[in-house]
Amino acid sequence: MVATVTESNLGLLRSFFFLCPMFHLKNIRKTTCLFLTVCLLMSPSLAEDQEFIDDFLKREYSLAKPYRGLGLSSSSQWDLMGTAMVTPDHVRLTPDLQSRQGAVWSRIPFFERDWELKVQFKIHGVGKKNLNGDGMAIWLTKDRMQNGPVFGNMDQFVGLGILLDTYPNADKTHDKSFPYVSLMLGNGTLSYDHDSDGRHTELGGCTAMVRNAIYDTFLLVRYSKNRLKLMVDVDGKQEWKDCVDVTGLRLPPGYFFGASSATGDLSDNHDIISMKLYQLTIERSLEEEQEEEDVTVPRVDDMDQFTVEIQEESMSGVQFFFTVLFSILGLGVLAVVGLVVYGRWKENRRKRFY
Ligand SMILES: *[C@@H]1O[C@H](CO)[C@@H](O)[C@H](O)[C@H]1NC(C)=O
Ligand SMILES: [Ca+2]
Repeated sequence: MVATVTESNLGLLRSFFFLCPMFHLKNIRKTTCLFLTVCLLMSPSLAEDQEFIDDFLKREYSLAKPYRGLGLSSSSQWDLMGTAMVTPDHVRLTPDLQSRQGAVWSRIPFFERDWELKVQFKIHGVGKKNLNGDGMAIWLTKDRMQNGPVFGNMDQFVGLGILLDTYPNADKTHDKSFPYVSLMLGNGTLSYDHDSDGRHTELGGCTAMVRNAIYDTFLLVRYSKNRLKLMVDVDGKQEWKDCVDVTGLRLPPGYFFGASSATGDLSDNHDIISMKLYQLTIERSLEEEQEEEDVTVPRVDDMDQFTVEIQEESMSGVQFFFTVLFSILGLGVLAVVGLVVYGRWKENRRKRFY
């Protein structure tokens, strides 16, 4: 692990030294290079795989302090919606009040192939555990600025949704505990079902203590070569914990980033502190280049990997076979018992007549 981190840091360093001659003023060049070098050495490397040689913050897709003119000026790259409002410290999507909906949406369609999105957020409120709600979501979708029932966005959305569900609607004895972070890929026909907390449409998820946390809470989405990894950092350990890992996930270009939230009977403050988008420079072999396929509807190549949980509703072939078999056997036993009893009864009756 240590070795990989050093390796990738070296990679970053090398590329920055390569860039340095591009600065023209000698002194500025030196200080800048020194500064960048120090920054790089001090920053914990997120790139655990060696193939991530470089990453660059793309400001036009990022939302960070100070949120100057956000949602107001025509030069802003983001729009606000509903109850969302900007303060010096965060963009509050909803306050801790009932029946609110708010969102913030990027204005610029997104075309990067390999990227990483790091979100700092805060969910907090006065309600007791499980008496708060409903949660928030991070989006990369075809449509933007839509109202709807899915954490402040439309249902049957097209694209990626990362759902931070803080209220268990389904049976409380269910195996997963809350808050629950999950990934859903909408294709325009799939519906999110709150009653089951979306368990039939999720591509993966994990429990994460994202509410009233005493630490800063982050999530990280990394997408490259059609592989999507979702990680969380919510317990102040400054390390990413794996949450979802999906391969063969294809996403059409030109979608919009957004974050939204909704409260109902129960509420919370849902705040976005920053959304930082990094472009990843990934090398592809010619073979991999050819494997890339343009899709118009988001999809996962191998959906079978997610069809584990649907069993409880429909019987599998084997279950059906045994159910029928035991039914027939059961009926047979009943018939035999019936015949024996009937035989005895008849015999008794005959005896009485003599
Ligand atoms: C969306 O996905 C579901 C489930 O995989 C599938 O049944 C449906 O046909 C898909 N719709 C589109 C438009 O691809
Ligand atoms: Ca829920």
